[in-house]
Amino acid sequence: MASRKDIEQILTDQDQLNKLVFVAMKTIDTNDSGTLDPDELGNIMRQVAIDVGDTPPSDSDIREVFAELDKNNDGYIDFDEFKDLIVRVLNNILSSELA
Ligand SMILES: [Ca+2]
Repeated sequence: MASRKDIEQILTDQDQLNKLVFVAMKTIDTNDSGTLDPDELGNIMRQVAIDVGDTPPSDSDIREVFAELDKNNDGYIDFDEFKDLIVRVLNNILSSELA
């Protein structure tokens, strides 16, 4: 787990942030299309839930998250859309650590 300082550093350094997003995306993008489809997003959401001991998301949960992330509504999550998600997750980690 990255420390608070690491996360702050990543959020202020576009090169590091892009690298992180690229690596994370490549891990999830199992068919190597350069974008994420609903199945790929669903797989990672279920995996993360299992890893943290949470209830796995339902299909409608996944559809909801996907629709929210797919800003241009083309049915895929592209690099910029995925980057928005990562930035949000990192900011959430920072703000929950403050609480
Ligand atoms: Ca899209």
